[in-house]
Amino acid sequence: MAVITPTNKSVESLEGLHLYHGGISNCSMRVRMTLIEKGLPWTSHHIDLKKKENISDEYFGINPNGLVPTLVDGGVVHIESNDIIDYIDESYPEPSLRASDNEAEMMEWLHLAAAIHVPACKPYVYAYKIAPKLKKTAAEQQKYDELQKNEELKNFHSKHAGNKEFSTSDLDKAKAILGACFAKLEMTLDGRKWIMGDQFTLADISWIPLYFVLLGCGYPFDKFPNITRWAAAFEGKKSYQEGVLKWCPDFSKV
Ligand SMILES: N[C@@H](CCC(=O)N[C@@H](CS)C(=O)NCC(=O)O)C(=O)O
Repeated sequence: MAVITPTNKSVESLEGLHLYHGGISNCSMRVRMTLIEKGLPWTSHHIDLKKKENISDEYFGINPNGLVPTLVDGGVVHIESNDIIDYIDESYPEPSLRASDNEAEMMEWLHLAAAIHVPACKPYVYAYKIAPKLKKTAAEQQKYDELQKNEELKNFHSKHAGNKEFSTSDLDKAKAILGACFAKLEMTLDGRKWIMGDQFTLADISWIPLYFVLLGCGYPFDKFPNITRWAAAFEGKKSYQEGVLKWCPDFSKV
């Protein structure tokens, strides 16, 4: 559970569920989907990443990495999307999004999604789609350097700062990681409707946004028939329609 003490004390007096999130952010999509699956009311605080609304003293005081999403529940601040969806499912148990017979395997999928975010998803999405849209002005870069204390994120953002582009070796590494993960997902989905079998769980919620944004970046999912079938199954879900598409109708047009 990733609970933090905010330096922006204003959020500690918030009542109910408040989500700081980005429309185009795959990590935010996970949390929106989970809240919708649970039928929970929540207050939206939209952070426009293209307008660099995350790069502010106010927001870094809520999320020390300057990342979305952040969930504030009754004044308690939760960061890290995969931890947040696990927290929501534990705290608001109905309907359960937990694999009843194999929670350990379900949690492995959440941990895997978290682990590949910076080495694989972020470089792929930035290089093939979003880096030009998220380019910082000199003033924004200066503010970012001043606020950001996380070395991994500083290093990641330095790779596309100014006119720099991701190196071939960074991208090859990202592609190798994604290739291995989606081959595993393809195998897992063989003969299963959802990742954990008949039950729609947090594992699906963790991976649906990755599929959605990577598809929008041109990732070749057509070679994965089980993943394609799984995608057709979640397209009709209310949580996908309202948690993903309502905020980002088409990632290829971001
Ligand atoms: N591990 C974090 C990653 C969050 C993250 O990287 N969020 C992205 C959007 S998906 C973001 O805020 N990007 C802005 C930035 O990198 O400055 C989580 O799962 O919540």
